[in-house]
Amino acid sequence: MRVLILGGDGYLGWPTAMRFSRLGHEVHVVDNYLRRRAHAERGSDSLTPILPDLPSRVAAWREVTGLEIAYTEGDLTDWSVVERAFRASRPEAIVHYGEMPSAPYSMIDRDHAVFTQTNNVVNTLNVLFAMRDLAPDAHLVKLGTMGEYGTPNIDIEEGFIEIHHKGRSDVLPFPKVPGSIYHLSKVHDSHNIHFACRVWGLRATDLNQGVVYGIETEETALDERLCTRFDYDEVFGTALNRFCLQAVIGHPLTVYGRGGQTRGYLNIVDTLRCVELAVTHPAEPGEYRVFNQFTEQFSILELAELVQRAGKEHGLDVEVRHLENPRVEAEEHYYHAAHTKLLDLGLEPHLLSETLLGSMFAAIERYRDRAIPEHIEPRIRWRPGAG
Ligand code: NAD
Ligand code: USQ
Repeated sequence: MRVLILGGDGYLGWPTAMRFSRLGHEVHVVDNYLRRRAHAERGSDSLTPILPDLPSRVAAWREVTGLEIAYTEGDLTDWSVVERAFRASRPEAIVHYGEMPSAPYSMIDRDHAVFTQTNNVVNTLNVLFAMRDLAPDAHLVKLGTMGEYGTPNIDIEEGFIEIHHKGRSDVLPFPKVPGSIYHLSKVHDSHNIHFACRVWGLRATDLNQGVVYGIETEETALDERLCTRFDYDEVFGTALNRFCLQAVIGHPLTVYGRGGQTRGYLNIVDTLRCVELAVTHPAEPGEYRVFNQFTEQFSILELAELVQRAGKEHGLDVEVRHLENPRVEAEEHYYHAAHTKLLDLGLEPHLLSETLLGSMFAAIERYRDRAIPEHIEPRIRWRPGAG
């Protein structure tokens, strides 16, 4: 299949590109290095020493496997870039990771908030118009987020809920109460994609993904030059990746508030498999599907205690510290989210275990000298005037 991967230089995009290439698909990636520039802006960097750009990554991939990955370096908010990438790749499937993914980044100030929503909403609109006009039979697999739903006091369904109201009933999009300007951008995307399916007959799968952890996939393990980025800073590092790095370098684990915040989590290896399952089982024309993409749910405190226990096994003395929560979020809440649709398609989850954490510690250990501890403590505040 011809697969266009947007955001193909990112944490998830690059391993996905290699995976699809290795599975025999014709892969074309697009990226404008926004993520790399955002790190440069703040003085942070990936723990893993990723190659400097797509040309060098693609050349390393060719050298290691003999396989080709085509690429376009450019900004998806620029229509001419999107049009060029669609004409060059003639996609049958589009995997869209290409957005600003950080909630804290979107809460820094007005500029970062406006940038996040503009970047994410405009590039997805460009993709939808490119599909309408250049690839109407293609299937969009779009990375959304579990954070679109927020933490309602009822069970979260997979995208839609049957509502009975004043004697009538309908199946409608599940209510969305997101917790950051970034998460809101994903809600706006979801509405736009749903609209394009209803009105233009496009086919799309919105993958409402939980928090991803992990450092290695089958392909990144083939050669050090193929590694993907791994971030632990307050802006781009996600909870479990941060905790693992903190455990290795002897920094207390940064639990925000009481630590009762519960989220869905999954291994990066399962992200790749879920995306593959979505691509190989496409939505019907006019269909907008939503899959909740995570394998297990944990509270932040449970994660911290798991890392502490695994650390002990690994000879690490791990302290858990509760910090004043920089975010505005419920620290104790009900959380029960459906996630059966990907399992029904054949997903076999790689669940979190102390052994897995041990292998993450070992991988992090290799690059521990590259860690910049000053970027760990949270400074960005959700409340106005608190920064
Ligand atoms: P990432 O920042 O590493 O990857 C996104 C890539 O898109 C980056 O390489 C960036 O340079 C590129 N990009 C952004 N805007 C672009 C633009 N205008 N033009 C071209 N390229 C652009 O982030 P990630 O962690 O790999 O996440 C990928 C996607 O998955 C994001 O959409 C994110 O919201 C979503 N997601 C991630 C997680 C997670 O835990 N990592 C969880 C749920 C959802
Ligand atoms: N948290 C801590 N300590 C930390 C980091 C985070 O207690 O050091 C807490 C946060 O307060 C939050 C939870 O952990 O309650 C998750 O935070 P996170 O930074 O791991 O994840 P989040 O900001 O939600 O964003 C990440 C990705 C984003 C994706 C989202 C999926 O960056 O792209 O959309 O996970 S989800 O959380 O399901 O919305």
